[in-house]
Amino acid sequence: MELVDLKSSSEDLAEKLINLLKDGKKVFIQPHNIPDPDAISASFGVYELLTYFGIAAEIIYVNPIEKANSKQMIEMFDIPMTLRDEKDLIPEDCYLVLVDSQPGNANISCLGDDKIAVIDHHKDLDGGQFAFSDIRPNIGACATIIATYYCDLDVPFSMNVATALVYGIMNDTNNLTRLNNKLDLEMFYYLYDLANLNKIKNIKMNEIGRDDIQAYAKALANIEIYKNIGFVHIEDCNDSLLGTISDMVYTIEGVNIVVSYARRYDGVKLSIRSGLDYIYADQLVKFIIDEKGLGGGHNEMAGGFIPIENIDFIDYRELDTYVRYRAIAFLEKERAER
Ligand SMILES: [Mn+2]
Repeated sequence: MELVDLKSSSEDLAEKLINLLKDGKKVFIQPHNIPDPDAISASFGVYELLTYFGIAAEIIYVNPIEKANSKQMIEMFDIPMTLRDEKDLIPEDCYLVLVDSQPGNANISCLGDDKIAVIDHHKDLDGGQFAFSDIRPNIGACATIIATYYCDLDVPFSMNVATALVYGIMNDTNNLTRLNNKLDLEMFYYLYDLANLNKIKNIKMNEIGRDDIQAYAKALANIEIYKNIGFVHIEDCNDSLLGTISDMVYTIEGVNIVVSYARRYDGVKLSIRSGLDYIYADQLVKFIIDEKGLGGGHNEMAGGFIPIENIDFIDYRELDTYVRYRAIAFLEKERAER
């Protein structure tokens, strides 16, 4: 794939964001639920950027952080983040900056209903008018977008923010292989010089939590591969781990489509990967879910959820059949339409 030379076009956007937030009251920064390293680093980057301009800010998030590397980032960089109940909306006179998500996406319980600024790299859901909007689906990591703000506004990066953003970019671009533009690379190389590589090495050495080992073992035992599609059904698996397991299956020889799913007490969680340029992961997950729930994401990776009340499957076997049937039907449909 040829990388598009996408020069930063955010110059006035960064300025616009600061000017908007400057005259408000407090600013809340919210990443998507169960924040991953990209969402955490981007939130942290926005937090320090606002602090630089003297704007009072607080990072809030919904649903506890699950993955060992995400937890370690928060500890290592001393990131002030507060877990908040999804019903506990922010006060009316405050701004909410959504990071690595947008209203209406399956991955967020938005904690505000007015005065919303959106900074995201998921597909544009056309969710209405926001006070500020910078949605760039062709960018590999939200961390990249935040890094451009610092460059455009001439704000120095602290070593912790630079390091966190480097790791965020690595994580969301699958170590710089899930890319379709040069901006991620440009920001990566720029930040690389400013980052503490020992810290990155340390986080990378702690990506799998000890509690996760059993889930990996089960996943490896349960993989079924049909030609180029890998299916994995795991029980007792948290959301982040499901994504990591998808990434692992994605590296198996000959597999270029991954459909992982976990049945939980409240429904079925899905995680998709696609390495085929005519199969979009977000479209595939939406097709599998088929109005029964919500799904979305990017061309190459996506996720979704079917709530328990919309599931009429009786046992695991039926769920397995349903997921395989929908996935294969979508692939055949897309292949026929090529
Ligand atoms: Mn992201």
